Amino acid sequence: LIVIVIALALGLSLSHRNEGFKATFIARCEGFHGKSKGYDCQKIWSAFEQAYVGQDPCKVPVEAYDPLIAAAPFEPACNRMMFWSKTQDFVHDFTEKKDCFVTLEDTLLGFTLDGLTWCGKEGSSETFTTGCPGWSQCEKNPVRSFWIRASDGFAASACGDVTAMLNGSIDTPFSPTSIFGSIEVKRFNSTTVKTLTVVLVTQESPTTNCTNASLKDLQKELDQGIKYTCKDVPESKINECSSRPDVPCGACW
Ligand code: N1C
Repeated sequence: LIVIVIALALGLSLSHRNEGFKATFIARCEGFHGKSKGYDCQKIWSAFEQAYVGQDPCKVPVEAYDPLIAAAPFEPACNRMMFWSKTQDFVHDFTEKKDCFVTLEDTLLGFTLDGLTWCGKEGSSETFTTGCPGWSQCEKNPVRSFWIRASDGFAASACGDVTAMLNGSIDTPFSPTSIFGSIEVKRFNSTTVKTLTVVLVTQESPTTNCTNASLKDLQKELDQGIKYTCKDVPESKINECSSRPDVPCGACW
C-alpha cells in the first residue's frame, strides 16, 4: 500500500509539474501586452512543444524551433533594439524604468520563456522541468537551442540604430562564444542596420574601456557598412538617468 501511495504521489507531482509549465507558458503568453494582439497562445504552445517533446534532451537542434519562430515572428523595432552580453540584470533594470529600448525579453517569446527550464524525454510526451541538461552540459539542449534560435531571429529583425550594453568590469567584454558574439553580431545586416553603438558599462574605477582588444574582434565580425561607435559610460550615470523621467533616453550616454 505504501508503495502505491508513494507511486501515486510521485506520479501526481510529476504530472502537476508538467501541467504547471504549460500553465505558466500560456499565462505569460496571454499576459503579454505586445503591439499586435490576437496571438493564439495554444497554437504557439504546440509549435514550441514539438521542438523537444519525445526527444533526447541533448539532441535538440536549433532548427527545431523554426516552426515556433514562424508562429510568433519578431516585429522590427527600428532604432529601439537593445542587445547585451554579461549585463542581463543591469540592462533589464534599465529597460524596465525607461521605456526606450526593446530587448528580446520584451518580445512575446522572450517574455514567455525568460528564466524557464524545460526538456523532453525519449518515449514520453511530457515536458519536464527538472533533470534537464545544464547550459553547457551538452550543446544541443532545448533551452540553449531556443535562445540561439530566438536571438538569431531577433537580430535578423534589427534595423536602424542598434544598441548593445556590454560589461566593462570584465577582461573580455566581447566574448566570441557568447550568444551576442557568436550569433547576433553576425546576423546584423548592413542593408537594414545603420549603426551599432556599444555602451560599455563601467564601474567607478574602470577595468576596461573602449580600446579593449576584444572590441576589435567585434568590429571585425560586423557586416561592412554598419557604422560602429563605442562609449564607456559609468554605471552611476545610467542609473541616474533611468531614475529621472525628465531625461530623454538619448541623453543617457
Ligand atoms: O550569451 P549572451 O549573454 O551574450 O546572450 C545575450 C544576448 C542578448 O543580446 C539577447 O538578445 O542573446 C540574447 N539572449 C537573451 O535574450 C536571453 N535571455 C535570457 C541570450 N540569452 C538569454 N538568457 C539567458 O542568459 C540564457 O539562458 C543564457 O544562459 C544567458 C546568456 O547570458 P550572457 O552570457 O550574459
